[in-house]
Amino acid sequence: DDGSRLWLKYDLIKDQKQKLSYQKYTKFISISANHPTLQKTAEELQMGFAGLLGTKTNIVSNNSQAGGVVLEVSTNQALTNDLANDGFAIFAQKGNLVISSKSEAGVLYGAFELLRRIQTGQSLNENIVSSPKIKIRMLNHWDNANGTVERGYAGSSIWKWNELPFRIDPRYIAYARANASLGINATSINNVNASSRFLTAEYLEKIKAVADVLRPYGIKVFISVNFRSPRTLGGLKTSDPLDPEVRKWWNEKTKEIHQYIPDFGGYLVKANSEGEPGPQDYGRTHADGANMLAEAMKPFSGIVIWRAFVYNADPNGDRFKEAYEQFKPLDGKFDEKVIVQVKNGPIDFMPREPFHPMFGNFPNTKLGIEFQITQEYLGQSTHLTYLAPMFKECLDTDTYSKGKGSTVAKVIDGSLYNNPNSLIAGVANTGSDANWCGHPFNQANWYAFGRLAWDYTLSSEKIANEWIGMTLTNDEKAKIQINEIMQKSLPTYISYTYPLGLHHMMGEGHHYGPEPWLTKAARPDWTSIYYHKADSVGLGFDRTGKLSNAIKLYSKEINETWGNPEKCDLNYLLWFHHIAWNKKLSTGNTLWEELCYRYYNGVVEVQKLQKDWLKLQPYIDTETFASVNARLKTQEKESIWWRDACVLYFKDFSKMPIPNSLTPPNRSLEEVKKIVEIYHLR
Ligand code: BDP
Repeated sequence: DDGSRLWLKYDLIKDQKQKLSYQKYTKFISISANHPTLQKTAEELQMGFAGLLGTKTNIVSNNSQAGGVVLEVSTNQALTNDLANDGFAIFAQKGNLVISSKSEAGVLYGAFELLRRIQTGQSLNENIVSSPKIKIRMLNHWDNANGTVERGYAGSSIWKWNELPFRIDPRYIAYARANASLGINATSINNVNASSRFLTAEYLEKIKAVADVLRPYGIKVFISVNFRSPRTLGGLKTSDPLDPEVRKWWNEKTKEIHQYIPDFGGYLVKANSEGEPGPQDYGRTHADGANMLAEAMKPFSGIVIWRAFVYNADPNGDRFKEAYEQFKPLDGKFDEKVIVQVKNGPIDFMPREPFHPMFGNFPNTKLGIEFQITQEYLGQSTHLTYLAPMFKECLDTDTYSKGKGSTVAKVIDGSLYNNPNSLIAGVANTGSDANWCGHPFNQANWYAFGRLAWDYTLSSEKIANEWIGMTLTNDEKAKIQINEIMQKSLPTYISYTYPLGLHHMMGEGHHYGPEPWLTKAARPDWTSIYYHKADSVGLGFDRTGKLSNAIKLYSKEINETWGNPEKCDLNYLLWFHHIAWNKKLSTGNTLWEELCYRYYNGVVEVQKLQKDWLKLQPYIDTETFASVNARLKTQEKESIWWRDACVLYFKDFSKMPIPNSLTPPNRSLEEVKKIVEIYHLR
């Protein structure tokens, strides 16, 4: 199995009794109207039934018999009143199974729910009602026009720009199906470090071809735009958002896009961030820039997504606060078509970050959240790290902004501050590799992102269980063991990389492996020492007043816990406090001991994962088994690399011995540093 079918394998069900129970509804698939989405829905069910149940099921229109599946867009208020526009209900009626929704897309999502239930062996006896909690559920591709992917670890881009618009790679359809199966309904197709090329007529024609493939699957296309396009593309002297010519240029460009893509989703913008152009180049604000694009979008249904990932290179500042401080004066100044997209944490997709302090503090701005599915800082495509627990940890955290229960999720889903355009985005991990995502388990992170985007109350365990059943095995015992491996994987990764709230100590540029000694970089806030602040006294970034008062951006309740070193969750400790090496922690160990134990224990846990995986061989396809097994060997080697690098480096500051019960590294710090040097050789 090369993994190319993702979780939509549709292999024949072996359990005869189960198969029979599902065959009850396979006489026909009926559609009530001629609509491309309903047609695709029926075809998907047809394919699913053929594969899973071995039946040949015809698609008919408006059938009145019993024994089939009826797909209907319903106007029956009693039925669909409580459903969101793309929610659905599945119920038995007159011997048929009815999938009903207010929208065609909702019917499609219902069909995938049905297929998921069959794939995972669940009964169809109870009624199912489901609505998405968030309206825009989106992937952000960081794919470039030249076919590379920024921070992509699974080959090159899935978009074959040189073949488009004429050749439609079958993968576009597979991609659309995979996303629709999760309820993902939006995708921005190019890198946020955007090339103006995507706005040329030549590229719009190509993007239109992709949009035409995705549309029947309910997916809207967005484009990341370069703010300087009026100059680079339009030949104007400026890209100043308050310049009438510039505004006119965007108005016309936006109209032109709609001639290709009438239901264009909108723009995604990274501006004045990491060297990208933006309104501040002309003394204007983020709101000026975003509102100009919103004005261009006024005649249309599309929106403007403006990223809040901004920070200046101030050696004495605290990057933690930058986005908050730049955007706070603009709260209430953004057009209603604008959503400000905020990364889950204040720094940059670190393996564990406290939630971004903007959440809960911007009552007058529509905020969306951005997670990174591609594992730039999480072992890329070699380390097994299941991310659902990380997504959930952030979404479930209480901001206390409107009292207890004001979770990040409630800020995002729009319920706390009445935001009808709720948005959750994930930076895609897809590429041209046969299995799409590199590491076979990285598929689970795409899956988990989509499922949580639909319903963030689903547990990490349930999502993993579904994915395992659809992707790896339906053996009940094996499923439990694989689920345990997945649940342990993130804490294990954090333990041998960034324990106790350490952050941003990765290899320069490539962001792989440890480089805690990184002292000089193009910007101070791209070094490691900027963040860990190791010295002879202790370790960690004091954000409670001494170096920065970032903790004050959070509520009083959070200040009482994270702000107090005695009460702070140890997982976040060094995010907020500079702790003395010999300070006793709640575990009874000193900081230095605890740090050593965690690094060492991370390696032990990887070795356990390896052993547990070996036991699963009888249940897993040979190719997948071998791929994971080999990657675990790399992971083990590199967990030791991280451990040795960090323990040896920090030991020079703590001047304390490695605890007796641990075997000291069998190499010197200089030797470990050499490994990283190799990465930078030409
Ligand atoms: C950082 C990545 C960089 C992205 C940036 C972003 O290293 O490649 O361009 O995020 O989100 O983490 O814009």
